[in-house]
Amino acid sequence: MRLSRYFLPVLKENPAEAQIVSHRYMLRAGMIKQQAAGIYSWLPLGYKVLRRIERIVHEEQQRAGHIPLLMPTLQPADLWRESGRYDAYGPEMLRLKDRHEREMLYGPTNEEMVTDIFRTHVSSYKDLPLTLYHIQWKFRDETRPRFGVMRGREFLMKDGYNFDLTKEDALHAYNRHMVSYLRTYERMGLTAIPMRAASGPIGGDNTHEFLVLASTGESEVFFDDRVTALKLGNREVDYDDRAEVLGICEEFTSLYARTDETHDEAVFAAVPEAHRKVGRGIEVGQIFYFGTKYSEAMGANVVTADGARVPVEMGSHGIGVSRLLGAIIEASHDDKGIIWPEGVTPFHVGLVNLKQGDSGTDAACEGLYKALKACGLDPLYDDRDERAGAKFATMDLIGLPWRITVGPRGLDKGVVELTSRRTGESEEMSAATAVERIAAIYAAHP
Ligand code: 5CA
Repeated sequence: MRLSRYFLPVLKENPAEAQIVSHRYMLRAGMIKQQAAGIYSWLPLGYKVLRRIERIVHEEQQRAGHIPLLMPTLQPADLWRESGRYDAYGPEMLRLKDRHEREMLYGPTNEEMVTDIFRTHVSSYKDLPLTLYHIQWKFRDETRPRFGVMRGREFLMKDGYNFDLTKEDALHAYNRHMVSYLRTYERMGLTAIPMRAASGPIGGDNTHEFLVLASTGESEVFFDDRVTALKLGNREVDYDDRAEVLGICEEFTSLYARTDETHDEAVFAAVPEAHRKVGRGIEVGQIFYFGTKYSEAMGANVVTADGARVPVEMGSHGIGVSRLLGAIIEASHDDKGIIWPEGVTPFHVGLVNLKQGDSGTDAACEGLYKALKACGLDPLYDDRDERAGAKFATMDLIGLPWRITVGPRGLDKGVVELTSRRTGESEEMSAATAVERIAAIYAAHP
C-alpha cells in the first residue's frame, strides 16, 4: 500500500477522552472512530489488525479440531425464555421488537442459539464429540463502556461451544480450549495467564479467565510470578491425546494464579514471598464447563449406545477479539507509539523515502516495494512529500515492527537502513539483503 493513497487519519494531539494508552494510540493512529458510547467504526488500519487477530483465532481453533459456523447477531427472545436467561440477564441485554411486535435481542452470547442448532440436527452419541464456534459481534449494554475497544458495548468475540457425551469428554474439550488459547495468545506476542475465576451469568463451576498483565487492567490478580515464564512455544500438540493436553493444562495452572473473585489469602500465603505478586490484568478470554445447564433446559439430548436418552454435556469458550487490540497495545508500546508484534502487525514493513521526488530514491523505493510484494509481504510505502521527521513520527506511531529507510546518502554507498521498531537499532545493508531479512523474519510468523 502506498500511504499517499491510503486512508490513515492520524491525529497530532492526544484526544482528551482517552484515559489509557491503548485507547489514545488507537485514536491517534486512525484505527477506530467512536460512533456512540462503546460503539466504534473500524478504520482501515484498525480493521487490518482485527482481521489478523481473527485469522490467528480461526487457525488455532481449527488446529484443535473445532468447526467454524456463523450465527446471527439478532436472536428471538423465546430461545432465551427456554433457558430462563431472558429475565435473568437484566439491563445489559439490548432488547428490541420487530414490525410484528416479536421480541428480539442483540446477542450478548450464544449458548441458547447453538443449543437450538444442536437439538435440531444431532440426536446420536455417534455425532459426538462436536465443537462449533464463530467470530461474531456481540452487544452488552455495559453500565460503564470505557477505555475504547477494551470495554465496548458492541464488541467482537470468538465464542465456541462443545457438545460431549460424558463429563470426562467435556472436560477434555475444556482442556483442549485452554491449550489452543495459550497458543493463540502467544502467536499474538502476548503472555496470557489462565487464572481460576468465577462464572457469572454463563453458569457452571469450572472456569478459567486468561489475563494479560497490565497496570491498566480492570481485574485485580494474585499470582506466583514464575507463571509468567511459562511458554508453550512451538510444541507439536496432539489435541486428541487427553493425557498430553491435560499435562499442558496442569503445567500452566499448578502455580497460584487467581482473580479477586476466587482469591484465597491462606493458599496465597504458601507461595514463597519473593514470588508472590499482586497486580492488574486484562481479561482476554474465558472458558467454562457447565455440564447440562442448557441442554436439560432446552431438551438437547442424545441417544447413547445402550439406547438411553441423556442431555448433552457442554461448555462455552470465549476470546475477546476486539479487546485484544487494546490488550496488545497496553503490553507493547513506548512513548512514540504502538509496537506491533510481528504476528498481528497491520503491515509487515514500513518503507520510508527520505527524498520523495529524487529520481534515485524514488527508483530504489519502487524496486523495494515490488520486491517485498513479490515475496508475499505487505509493505506500507510512505511516498508522501513530507519531511523525514514527519514520516518517522507516523511510522513510530502506527508501530510497524520493521522500517526500511531509503536516502540519497545511503544509496551512494549502495545501502538502505533496516530499523527495528522495538529496539530502535538500525543496520545498513543492500536493498536485496533487507528484503531477504524481512522475508526470513515473517517466515517465522505465518
Ligand atoms: N459465552 C461465554 C464464552 S463463549 C462468554 O460470553 N464469556 S465472557 O462473558 O467471558 O466473554 C468472553 C470474552 O469477551 C471475555 O473474556 C472478554 O475478553 C470479552 N468481552 C466481554 N465483554 C466485553 C466488552 N464489553 N468489551 C470487549 N470485550 C468483552
